[in-house]
Amino acid sequence: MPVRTFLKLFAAVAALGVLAVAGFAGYLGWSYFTSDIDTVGQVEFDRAVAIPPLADSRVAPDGTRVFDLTMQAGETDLGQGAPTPTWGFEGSYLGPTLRAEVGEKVRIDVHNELPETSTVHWHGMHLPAAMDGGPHQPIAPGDTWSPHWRIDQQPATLWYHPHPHGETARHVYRGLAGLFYLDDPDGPTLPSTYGVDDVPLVVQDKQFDGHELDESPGLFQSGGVLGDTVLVNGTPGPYLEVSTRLIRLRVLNASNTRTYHFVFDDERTFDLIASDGGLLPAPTRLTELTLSPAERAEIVVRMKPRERTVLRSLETPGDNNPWSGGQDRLDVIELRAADSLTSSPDLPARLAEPPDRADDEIVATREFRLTGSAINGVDMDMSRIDLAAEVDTTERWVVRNPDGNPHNFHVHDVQFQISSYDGAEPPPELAGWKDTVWLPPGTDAELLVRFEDYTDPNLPYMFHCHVLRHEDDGMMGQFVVVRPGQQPGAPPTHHH
Ligand SMILES: [Cu+2]
Repeated sequence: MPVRTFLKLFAAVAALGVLAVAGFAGYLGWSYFTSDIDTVGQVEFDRAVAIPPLADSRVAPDGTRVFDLTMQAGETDLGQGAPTPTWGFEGSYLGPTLRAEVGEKVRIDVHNELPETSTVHWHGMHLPAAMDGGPHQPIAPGDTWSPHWRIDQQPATLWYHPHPHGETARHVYRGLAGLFYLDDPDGPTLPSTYGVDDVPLVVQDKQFDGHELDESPGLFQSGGVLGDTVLVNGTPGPYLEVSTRLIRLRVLNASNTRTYHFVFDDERTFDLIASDGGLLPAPTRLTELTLSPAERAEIVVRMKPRERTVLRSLETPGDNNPWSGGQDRLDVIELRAADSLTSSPDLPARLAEPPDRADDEIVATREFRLTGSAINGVDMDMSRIDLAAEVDTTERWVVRNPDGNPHNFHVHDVQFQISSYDGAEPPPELAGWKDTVWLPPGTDAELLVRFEDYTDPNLPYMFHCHVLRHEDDGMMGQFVVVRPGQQPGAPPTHHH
């Protein structure tokens, strides 16, 4: 090749390289400054919010309450002009609300009519590892899985969703999620008429590609897809007709990655009465509340006749990463009070005993560093047990997020007490029983975790980030609960 031709070629290649770098930098900057979503004041609120049906159940001769739950594919009107292909339980999207009383034995016959293997995990439930529904309890297409256990924990708002390793984000995003209420007939008097003054709000954000769900996150959205459409109980642009002076809203963040920072548009106060694992010691008056994926909050809102107020999500304190949605502003649902409202009893001053782990003997302190898609530098391995805890002991788990990305941390089987949050006493909203804790960049939390009742040296429970793409990418580990002196064994191997 003549030298001049070579030089021309070299210059052309170099110019292309410079252009590519400049183009990428430009895209990066464009993406950084245009990734914020703002729908405040732009949502029509033209559909009455759907209320998930209460699941039918029957009581077997031995007293066990039995539910049927079929996982199926279908199509759902999500407001996109044409039906959206979705997945659901007992229907095309989300699932019925399961209810059982504390102390009851339950069994759920889970039928998988999906075209692929999945699982169903009972989030927040204290149960044997074999019933947990994590990645070690796969249900093949056409199969039925029938976990059973006795409800033995505080009354609470729990939920259920798939947990197949590496596929959880996709299965949940398509619509597989439902609520599981644990009731206490002897509990304090609270608004409790389902769908009237005790209303579930399952909040999810979706991104659409035409009328189909867009399952592919943007280049820098390491946590997964962030959507500009908020669904409540599967309803886009929802409003809720309120007929009582007090309304109890059981809010579940069933989003894959988005954390909400809830406020009302008129900055009204509300009372937080319960967090993940049950009632708080006392109602806590708030004007704002952060809820990361999988967290639940029960709030009571006071309404006057003919009033309207919009629940919205504003910028999340502590998270200014534009690709995690922390700067987004979203209208969620409008509450519309009727012309006359039925009176409601006042909230009790005391609701439940506070968590009591602080005086426990601590037998082990363990650290969990959440970075990239790993915990303590290692990715999830189905065949590795990361730690063994002894039954009837309490441990201190120190969870750290030194990352630039927000994470959270969920522990199966237990409800923990947060003893320290960001180096201080936990605020009132984190002072009750919790199974998931939000960790914006640079935040630490100390959890007091007690292991009770069920042991199995081979079958692990999970601990993981509930940003589902992080979980799928490996930010998860496995623990077993063993008898005193018992050594951890080996998890089962699965053949797909
Ligand atoms: Cu994470």
